[in-house]
Amino acid sequence: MTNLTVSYNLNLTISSLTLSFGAVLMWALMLSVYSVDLLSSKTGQNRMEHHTDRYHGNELIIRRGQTFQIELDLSRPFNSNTDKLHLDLKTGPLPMVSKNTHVIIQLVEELEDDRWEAKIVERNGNRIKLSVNSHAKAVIGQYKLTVTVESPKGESATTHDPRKDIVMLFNPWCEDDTVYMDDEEEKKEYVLNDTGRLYYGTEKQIGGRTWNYGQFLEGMLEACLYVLEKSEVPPPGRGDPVNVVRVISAMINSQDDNGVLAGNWSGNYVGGVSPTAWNGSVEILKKYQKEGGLPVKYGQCWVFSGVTTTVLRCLGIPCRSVTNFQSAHDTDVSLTTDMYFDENMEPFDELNTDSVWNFHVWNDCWMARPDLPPGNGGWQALDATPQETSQGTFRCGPASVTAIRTGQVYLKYDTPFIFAEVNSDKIYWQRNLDGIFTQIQCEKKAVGHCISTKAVGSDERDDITHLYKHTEGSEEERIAVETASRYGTKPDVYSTSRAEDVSLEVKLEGEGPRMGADAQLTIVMTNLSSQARKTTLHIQVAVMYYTGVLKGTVKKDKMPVALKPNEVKTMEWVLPYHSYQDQLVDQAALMLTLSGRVSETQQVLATQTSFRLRTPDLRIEVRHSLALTQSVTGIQDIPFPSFVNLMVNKAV
Ligand SMILES: *[C@@H]1O[C@H](CO)[C@@H](O)[C@H](O)[C@H]1NC(C)=O
Ligand SMILES: *[C@@H]1O[C@H](CO)[C@@H](O)[C@H](O)[C@H]1NC(C)=O
Ligand SMILES: *[C@@H]1O[C@H](CO)[C@@H](O)[C@H](O)[C@H]1NC(C)=O
Ligand SMILES: CC(=O)N[C@H]1CO[C@H](CO)[C@@H](O)[C@@H]1O
Repeated sequence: MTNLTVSYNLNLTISSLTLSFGAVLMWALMLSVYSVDLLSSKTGQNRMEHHTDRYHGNELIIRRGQTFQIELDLSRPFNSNTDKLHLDLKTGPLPMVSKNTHVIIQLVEELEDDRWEAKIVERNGNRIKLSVNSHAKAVIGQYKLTVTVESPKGESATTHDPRKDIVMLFNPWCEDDTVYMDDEEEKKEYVLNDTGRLYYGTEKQIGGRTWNYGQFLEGMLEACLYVLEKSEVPPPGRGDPVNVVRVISAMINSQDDNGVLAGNWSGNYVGGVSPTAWNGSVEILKKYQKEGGLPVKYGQCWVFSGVTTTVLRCLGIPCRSVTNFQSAHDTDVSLTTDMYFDENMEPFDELNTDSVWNFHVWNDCWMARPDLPPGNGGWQALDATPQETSQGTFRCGPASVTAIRTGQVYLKYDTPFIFAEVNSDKIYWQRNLDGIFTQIQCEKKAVGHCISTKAVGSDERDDITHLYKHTEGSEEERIAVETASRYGTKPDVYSTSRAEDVSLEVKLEGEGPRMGADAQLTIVMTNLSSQARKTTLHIQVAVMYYTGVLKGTVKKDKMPVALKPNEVKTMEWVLPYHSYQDQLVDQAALMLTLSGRVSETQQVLATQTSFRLRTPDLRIEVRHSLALTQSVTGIQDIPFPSFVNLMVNKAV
């Protein structure tokens, strides 16, 4: 495809003296591209605006969903009335328009968001400057650019310089990108900071060490793209961050796929580097690429995590390394950490496969989860240390941290495993004389302490345990544990509930709450019994981006409720305007979470409702109830989460 034009140009420039007068005339009318300037210098407008100025080298490194500029040097001035121009961008070995790996960019008068389009923004003799817009869901990676021009005679000319690759990255600065993160300081930390702290040790003696992520150093972008290319994910899948991080979690360990790091916990590290000797990701990733994809020896959890942070920050996905102390390893998806003893209280070694590690390091990465119910966007746990296989491969996550906190372990990916790491109960079982095990003790606070990460903008340790679990021992935390265990392999562990006779529902009055006013919600509780029932409802309201990412909690409340026999109780609950007005973001919705436990029966009540605030110029459409209610072995249906969405669509 390249040679086609090059031959034109060479003929014309080198041997133009020998051309006939007629040929010269033809040439004057014809339009061709002499050169393409990607304006890719480190300190130029493109790389400054795209926050890619710190990457080494002088390639055009840009982020998707944002415009960039290029300049074309043509054989004569461009005539918008009669000449045509388009760009082709191709990525991967088999670029296809239908797979978004070949994009054709047409010239338009005005650029629109969320489209691949180009516009002429400057003309200067034979030079034109284009402003090019990319799609916020574009496939990331390396693209080759081709420019095609066409004049009235129909001649078409293309130039292509293979040295001029364009690298497209995820864009946390772009609201339409699912990795969008609004806080500037957080983006500086989780995307742009190239050093950090990793925590280790025990919860009583937490140690920290500096880790060199080095994502901007020479050769690192190439090394990180190499990891992506070695993975099984074909280029069309490289537009979806959920997919990309899942694949990266598999690629960082060497199991199955000759990934980056070989794990070794033996204490004998002959023939490799001891996991404690590494101080950063740079040497590891470069060595992996240099040796053509041979796993680097050796890693343990903090090394797997550090390298994962490097790769994701480099590709533009906000990411941090996270350490959990007293980290459980649940081998049988029971969502409990089980310790077995025989009749004499001697440990049953062959059954005791679950373990509690002093510490374990994994990652949080930030993105919306359009594949999950609203409210589950934001931090997603991802674990690259090879522990258990997921769908046949050693990988783990991304699991919504919100889903982990609330025990919604049925939401993908691998949420049960990470839930167990931070919040499983340690259950002690003893074998009776008849061979059957009975539960003799349940330690509820043994697992998941001091979950730590480097603070934003300082070298302090930030304790983020509250993101992963409600306060230890609180009713909300117990509800999460019991909700989760119903989806595990031992659902009867907590079958404490004696009856399931109270139901809980949220109703929105009329067309729903209006922007700028107090939001009034109606909570309806119904008994189904002929006895009195008492409970305390925990009420929490959070602001949520339209992407399903929770921005923050705006109100927490508790409401005692007493139900008379056979009563249907309708309660009004008001969210005052002042409590949420400062928190509202563009197209925001609110997420209401209710939970509680009935005192008499121990029945768990839980429901979530998300709603938008009406504004006058919007049309409202009521979409109903995505019921995720599931029934598990002999226990009641869990009404959690059931959603009533009030979706507001812009009238077109
Ligand atoms: C760990 O490294 C030692 C020394 O090279 C080697 O003998 C052992 O097999 C390794 N273990 C694993 C699990 O690779
Ligand atoms: C990390 O280790 C390398 C050698 O392995 C060394 O050159 C470098 O100075 C170390 N960096 C830090 C920050 O300790
Ligand atoms: C990274 O974070 C540390 C601690 O907050 C800070 O000192 C350093 O300047 C940051 N580096 C960059 C490049 O932002
Ligand atoms: C008002 C009322 O009686 N509500 C319910 C209470 O429980 C009974 C028995 O289950 C139901 O039939 C009622 O509808």
